[in-house]
Amino acid sequence: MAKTYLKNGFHVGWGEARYAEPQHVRRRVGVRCAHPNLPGYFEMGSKNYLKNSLPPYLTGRVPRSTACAASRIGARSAPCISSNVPRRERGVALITAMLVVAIAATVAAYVSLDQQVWLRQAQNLSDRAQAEVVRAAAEEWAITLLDKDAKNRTDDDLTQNWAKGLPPIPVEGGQLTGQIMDAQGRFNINNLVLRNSASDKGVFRNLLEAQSIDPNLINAVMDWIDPDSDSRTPDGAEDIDYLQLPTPYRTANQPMQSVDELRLVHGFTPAMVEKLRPFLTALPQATSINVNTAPPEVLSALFSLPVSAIDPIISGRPYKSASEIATKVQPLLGSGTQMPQAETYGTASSYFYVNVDTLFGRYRGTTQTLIKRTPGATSQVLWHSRRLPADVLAALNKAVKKADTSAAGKM
Ligand SMILES: [Ca+2]
Repeated sequence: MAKTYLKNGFHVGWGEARYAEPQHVRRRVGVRCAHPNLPGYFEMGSKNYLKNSLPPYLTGRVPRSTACAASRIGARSAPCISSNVPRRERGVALITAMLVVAIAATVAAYVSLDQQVWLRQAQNLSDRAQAEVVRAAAEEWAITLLDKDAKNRTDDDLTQNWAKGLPPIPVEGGQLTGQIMDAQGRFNINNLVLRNSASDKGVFRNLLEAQSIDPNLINAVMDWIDPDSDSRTPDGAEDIDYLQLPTPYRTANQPMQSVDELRLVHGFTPAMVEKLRPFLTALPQATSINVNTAPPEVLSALFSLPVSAIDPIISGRPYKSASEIATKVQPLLGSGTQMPQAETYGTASSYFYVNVDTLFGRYRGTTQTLIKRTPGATSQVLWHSRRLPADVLAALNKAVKKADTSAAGKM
């Protein structure tokens, strides 16, 4: 049995490291670890040990690790210095460490995400730049093709090279598809004011009626284009009408720049514009409809014939002159129906749309360009604008039509 004694609150023993020391001593000395078999062992029962017998590993005579080894060789109740930290403080240290790790992980994840976004943006910019270069090249291709075609003939039809389109062509890092369309295969909405003929008004009224749209809305379109501020009746609209809208705006009082502008005109909805879009165009000068390239719906509106009666006209393509068209169409017209004025239709075109689809990486671009061809001169690009890809546009139109139908059903 080892010798033990208790003095001044100390429970000190040989062979056993059990002891009890007051809190103030623990704080002052900060050491509870020693063993009789180790050099530098001391008894804490002495009143003077704080002054004269500081533990050797505190004075540098015994390594701290050696002192702490006491607990490993039998002094079970003699803890190491590290275990001298209160349990509450150890918990705080653990939570602090976990917080530091969490913050470091969050920062690392944020930095990684930021870099990924930056890389994606850089890649998108690169893809877009490549698409722009290819688009410009496609426009040059279209101009060359149209100019070459104009040198060989004066009429235009869908059997000529420009109408065959550009099949999907792989280019470095992407793909290109191009198509040229005759802008004069549609009714030029600016004719209503630029030429202001009865035939042009008749064609537009026929187009509206064919799409179940009030034909009197022609007055709102003409008011939008004409330079004055006098409203036509019925259904005309000028500044005074548009300025009373929740979001007020003024009429253009000039030719339309694109068919999209029709959405702003009084009485027209997006769904109505989408119905009319395949049959309309907006060109800067009055133009004739090219019978060789117009779809059946436009020919039906042009000659005031049902779509079912258009087949003989289409089968007679290509026509070489307006008189040839008249010879073909006149017998098809009923009694009392006149041929439209001669300037309303023709066989040649000066305006063409060039649609270019590009695919580079994740970037899909669809661009429409309006080209004016002038005989004896190089064709000019009048404007080009970005469009939604055809499949996206079709899905959007479908959604608009569905919303329009459901809104009509609730009324
Ligand atoms: Ca006006």
